[in-house]
Amino acid sequence: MRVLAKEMAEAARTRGGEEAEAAGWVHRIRDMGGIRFVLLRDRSGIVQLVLSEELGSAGKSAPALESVIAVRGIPALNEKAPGGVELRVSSLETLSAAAPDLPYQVNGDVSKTGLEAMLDHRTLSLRNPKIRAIFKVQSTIIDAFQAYLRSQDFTEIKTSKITGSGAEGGTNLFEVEYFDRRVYLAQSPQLYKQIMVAAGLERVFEVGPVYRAEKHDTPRHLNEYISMDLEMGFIESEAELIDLEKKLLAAIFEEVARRNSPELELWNASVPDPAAVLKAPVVTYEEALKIANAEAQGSRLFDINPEAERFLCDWARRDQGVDLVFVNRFPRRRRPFYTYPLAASSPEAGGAAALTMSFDCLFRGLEITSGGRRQHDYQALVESLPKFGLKAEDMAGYLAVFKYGCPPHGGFAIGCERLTQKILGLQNVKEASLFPRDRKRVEP
Ligand code: AMO
Repeated sequence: MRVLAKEMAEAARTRGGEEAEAAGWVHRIRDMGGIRFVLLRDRSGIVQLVLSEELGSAGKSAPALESVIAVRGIPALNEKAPGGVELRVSSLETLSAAAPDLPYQVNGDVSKTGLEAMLDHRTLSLRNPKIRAIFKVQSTIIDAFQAYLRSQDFTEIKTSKITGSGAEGGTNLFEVEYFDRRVYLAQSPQLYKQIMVAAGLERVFEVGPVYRAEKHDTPRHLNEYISMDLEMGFIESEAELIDLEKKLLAAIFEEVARRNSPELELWNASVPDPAAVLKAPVVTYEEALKIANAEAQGSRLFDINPEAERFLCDWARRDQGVDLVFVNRFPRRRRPFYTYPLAASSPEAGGAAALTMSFDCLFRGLEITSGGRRQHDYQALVESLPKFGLKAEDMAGYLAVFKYGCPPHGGFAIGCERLTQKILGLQNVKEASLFPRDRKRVEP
């Protein structure tokens, strides 16, 4: 029976000298005269193999680094071996030999290889435990997102990524030839999640790819990313969404801390304290600008741009003791057409015109979420479209959702790669994508 690397010590303790099988990749080889030590890597970790003198000297038993091998031997405790155990090998089979011309050393610190080389040889970079750790953390993030929302009576949906029109106001769309017409790759499941609220599910979420034809090449942009979306009916303002996101993020952080401590350790990273997340500050857009400018020791920031996001997070960390800050009540001009306006007469608006019931969440210097309440009134929507340069006839599909009764509702979306990036302290969001797409890269 195959024993995983992480189970080998237990096998040595309990199986009383019985043979065990192991299989995986040749991570490292150390020659000590007749004896050869091989570190074998499998999905669970690394275990030391000791190749006997006879095996060590036989040419066929010296597989190249990264070859896939299967071995049999006796597990034995040894304090000096990594993990305190080794497998004393009596037979070895090469299942698939690796060519000797590895483009870089998989067993080194691959993150220092450079992003392009890492992405060019993705199969190899992903073999490195530190790189693979990124995607183990990401898997927990997605799982915890889904589990928390299910616990709150949300239903998971999967919607089409091919659309007849843009969901975010018509810019940054990838066009696709679709039989004899032109369609687009979905920029977000915005329309569909709203449809599902109107269709009576009330609370829905989706985790799926979305596409943005943004030309810039920055450490925070991907042209395809995983959007973790939710939408819920019967809310009054963005405050309920912020409250939900705090609980959701606290649940995600808790789960990452619980399941991924080895992965966090590899990156020397930690998640915020879930209790502090629940108390994260919420500041209005106007207040946020003042805070950012005070941090910048000037008044040069006129927008919550990437620099302001970093200043706001510095402030939240220093003054509020948490790596997270919510900014709400964005001006209308900064939000998509579907955002619900805050009535100028309302006490929250404080007399200011053209604000919205919307918010962003900033985490460790980066926007990870946008959301808000939506305009659900058919007439109000139709009237607002021209202000955003949109025509009612182009938006017929969207408008139809609101024609036959739609509850007040809202939602938000978290960028999965950005959240992963910031949890682990990665320099570039592309590192948090298995197969990132940018202006130049569409392979592998
Ligand atoms: P928005 O366009 O702000 O909002 O996107 C939501 C979140 O998605 C992430 N994100 C990106 N991640 C990587 N590369 C990109 N190019 C990129 N663009 C966005 C960010 C961002 O906060 N429909 C609304 C959400 C809603 O209101 O429900 C939307 O898509 O983390």
